[in-house]
Amino acid sequence: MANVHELTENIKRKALELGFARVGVTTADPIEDYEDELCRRHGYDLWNVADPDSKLRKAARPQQKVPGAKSVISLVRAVGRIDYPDELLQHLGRIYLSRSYLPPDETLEGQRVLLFERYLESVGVRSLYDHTNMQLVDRAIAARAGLITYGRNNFAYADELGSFIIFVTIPVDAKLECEVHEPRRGCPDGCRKCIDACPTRAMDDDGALNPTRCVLYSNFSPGERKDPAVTALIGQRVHGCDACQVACPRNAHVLAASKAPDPYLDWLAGAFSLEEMLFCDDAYYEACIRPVAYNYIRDIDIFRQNAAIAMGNSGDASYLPALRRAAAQGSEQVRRFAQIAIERLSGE
Ligand code: B12
Ligand code: SF4
Ligand code: SF4
Repeated sequence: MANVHELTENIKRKALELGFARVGVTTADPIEDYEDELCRRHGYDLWNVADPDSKLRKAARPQQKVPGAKSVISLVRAVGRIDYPDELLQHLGRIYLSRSYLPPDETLEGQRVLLFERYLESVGVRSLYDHTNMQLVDRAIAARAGLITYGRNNFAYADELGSFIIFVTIPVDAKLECEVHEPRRGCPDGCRKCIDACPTRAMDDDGALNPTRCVLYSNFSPGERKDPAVTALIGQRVHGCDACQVACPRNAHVLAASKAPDPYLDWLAGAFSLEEMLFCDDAYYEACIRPVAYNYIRDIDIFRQNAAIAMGNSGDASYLPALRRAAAQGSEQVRRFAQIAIERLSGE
């Protein structure tokens, strides 16, 4: 039987063998200061954070949220070296195009997580990971495990991988060899390029994010909750935004490095268009939308609304015939956003 040190080292080696770029192990103790910070920031009341038992607050208390958790394994997938086609990047964020965020079990990335859990089981460690829901606060756990520093833009940076990293955070029932590091920020003095690059001005002067102004929040909100002051600023983004990462000097080397092609994304670049999304049916959703945008939006109508908003923001009058058709035949919310887009494009 391996001792705790050997067991931990074997688990870390297996994670690297399975394609995770970084792996760390930390305690299941509560994350200090996180809940205070959450309550101090604007816009987080939508997660009901005044309630100590609310989802986000409990996510900072691993032992309480996940009964039986004794250690937490932080796994990092690196997604910055994929050759994302520009046609897709203007509409979708890299994290979603990489298909790595909370990956469903039946996907390749989901299988990677399952293989890791199978290994844990084979060495007598039980994974308590929730495959479908937000469970623990990924970045704070990774910071405590010593894997990342923060950026002013709230992102977690893993030295040469930059911020183009995604976490899988696995609480386990065994006491492994844990590391505990102090969180810190790694930005050069005086830099605020991320804050200035944000299209919706979602961050204050120190970078604290107001989530209700972040593009992704607008994207996944149903029509009646979309804030017109934000939708007018999101450009042609229909699912996610990378502006505050792309502007960051800490990512310049990742963006400049050579990339590996992703054949599915190359195919998708030819098949994806705002017009197809505006009239999206089940077949198009399954082939072109769900594979890269499975996380947040379950209602296809929200994608149709997002397509109408993006067309309206484009300044491209060639979208007008499609928008007129949607304004005549879409659902109430699609008609509403198509009408707004028509007014913007025709200068009415
Ligand atoms: C809720 C949520 C959202 C919300 C709110 C985002 C937010 N920043 O809070 C919305 C829907 C808006 C959102 C948007 C996005 N998200 Co999101 N989201 C989450 C989720 C579920 C929780 C985040 C959270 O805890 N927020 C609460 C705030 C208070 O925590 P925080 O942002 O980490 O802030 C901490 C830092 O600012 C830190 N900090 C900063 N500087 C310093 C300095 C010091 C000294 C210290 C001590 C601390 C510190 O202190 C804060 C509190 O601990 C996580 C997944 C998870 N399970 O953790 C993903 C996650 C944060 N999202 C992720 C991504 C990629 C995105 C988007 C880029 C998606 C997109 N392309 O559009 C945007 C980016 C927004 C942004 N600038 O952060 C990734 C980030 C990966 C990374 N490298 O950091 C995560 C980790 C998912 C994952 N598994 O990888 N998201
Ligand atoms: S992800 Fe986009 S909208 Fe959100 S804070 Fe960053 S730049 Fe702003
Ligand atoms: S743009 Fe500047 S301030 Fe913002 S995260 Fe990058 S280095 Fe930090």
